[in-house]
Amino acid sequence: MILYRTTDGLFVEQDGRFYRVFAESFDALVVLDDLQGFLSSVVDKGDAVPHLDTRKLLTPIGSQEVWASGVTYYRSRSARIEESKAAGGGDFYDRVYSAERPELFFKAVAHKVVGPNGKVKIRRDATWSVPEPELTLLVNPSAQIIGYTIGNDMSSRDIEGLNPLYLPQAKVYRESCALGPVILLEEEPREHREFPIQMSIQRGGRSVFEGETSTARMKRRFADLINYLMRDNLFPEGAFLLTGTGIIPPDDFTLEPGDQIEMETPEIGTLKNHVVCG
Ligand code: DO4
Ligand code: MG
Repeated sequence: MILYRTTDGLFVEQDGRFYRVFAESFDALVVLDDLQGFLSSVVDKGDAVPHLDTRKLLTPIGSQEVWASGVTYYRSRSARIEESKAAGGGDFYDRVYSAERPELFFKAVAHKVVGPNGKVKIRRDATWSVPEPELTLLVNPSAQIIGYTIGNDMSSRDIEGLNPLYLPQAKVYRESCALGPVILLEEEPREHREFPIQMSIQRGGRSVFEGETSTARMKRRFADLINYLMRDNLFPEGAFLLTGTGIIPPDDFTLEPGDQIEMETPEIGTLKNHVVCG
């Protein structure tokens, strides 16, 4: 089942048909003990709507905090070591890649998150910026994965590379995170699933980067990341957790205003965003 948040309300899609979900809010769904049961009852009533206008899609978020994971793929470990050469090479990235405790960081409050077709930002004071396509988990307050979407962890590699203590400035600024286009709902409790992920970047009508990976290449399990996220923390409305990037453009690549980013995972769809500066 797929969950859509639109300007006309919430909808689920099952077998190519769309059903209106009468719930108070996105948050009200996330906190349900039996979300699947509730949505199945919506579908069973059989009142399908004739059409869903996907131009009306909103960011699929309520008031959840958005967190992110780092260095969960070997590709990310190598890129971090490279970008932090000026600061001494950063063996801490190698250490976090192999440590039991993952790198987790706060990424965004909900109102700063961009949705499908929205504008993501590169920082005015950055010279080396990239998008990071990351499979993203939606977890409920009881730490169960209830859905998946695509997240863009926009990052300023020059700022991050100068000093790891600058990581929050490289990662956390307005419109530095995009989510969408929809939520693929999990049907049964599972610790891990494999998703292929692709990213392409268009500039002036031509492709300037294409890459792909799969969550099968991740060093860590979703369940381990969630376990650490939940330690000594509470998420009364649930939370989103980006699971790290395994796609990083070559070191001579930086985003430019006007670029168009597309991130795709077959079951979830394509998250498209335009790049602006500052
Ligand atoms: O350690 C820096 C952050 C890495 C990151 O965001 C990622 O691997 O996706
Ligand atoms: Mg990232």
